[in-house]
Amino acid sequence: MQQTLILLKPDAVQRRLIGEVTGRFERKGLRLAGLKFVQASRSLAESHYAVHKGKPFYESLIQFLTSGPTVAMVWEGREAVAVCRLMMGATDGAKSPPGTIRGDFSLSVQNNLIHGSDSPENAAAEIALWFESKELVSHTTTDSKWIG
Ligand code: IDP
Ligand code: MG
Repeated sequence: MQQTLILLKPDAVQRRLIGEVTGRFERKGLRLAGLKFVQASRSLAESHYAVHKGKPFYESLIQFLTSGPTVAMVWEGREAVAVCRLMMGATDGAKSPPGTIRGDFSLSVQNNLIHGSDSPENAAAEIALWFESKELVSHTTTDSKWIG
């Protein structure tokens, strides 16, 4: 079953959107495999966003991700990486369609509420960065036969 890393970034926590956003992934049929509330250190934020090092927004992005607590989650299910990216919408909240998380709740490029892995390979690396393997819980849900 494919897994993806989802972060509810500090703006989502400050704006009390944890339940709203998490509920969408639950109702989609994805299954929760890991969940924690984390104050990201600078080093964790730098590792997570290493691909953006050197870009003009990098320092501001690291400040943002370390500005308050983040909810880190692992969701799993069929095509979980692509499904979560579709549900998130585009990077820029102002250009993200209604119905998506960013389209419904963000007007910003930086403060766009949520991170989702962009490939299964990056998902594996990002999950390993945010979670120890013993923190992930393998289980099935009683409705699994109804979900693709
Ligand atoms: P993504 O989160 O949609 O995958 P990325 O291009 O990977 O977008 O960028 C990572 C994060 O960096 C974005 O979610 C956003 O918070 C921030 N970001 C991206 N581009 C800009 C920018 O041009 N200005 C400010 N922040 C940006
Ligand atoms: Mg990205």
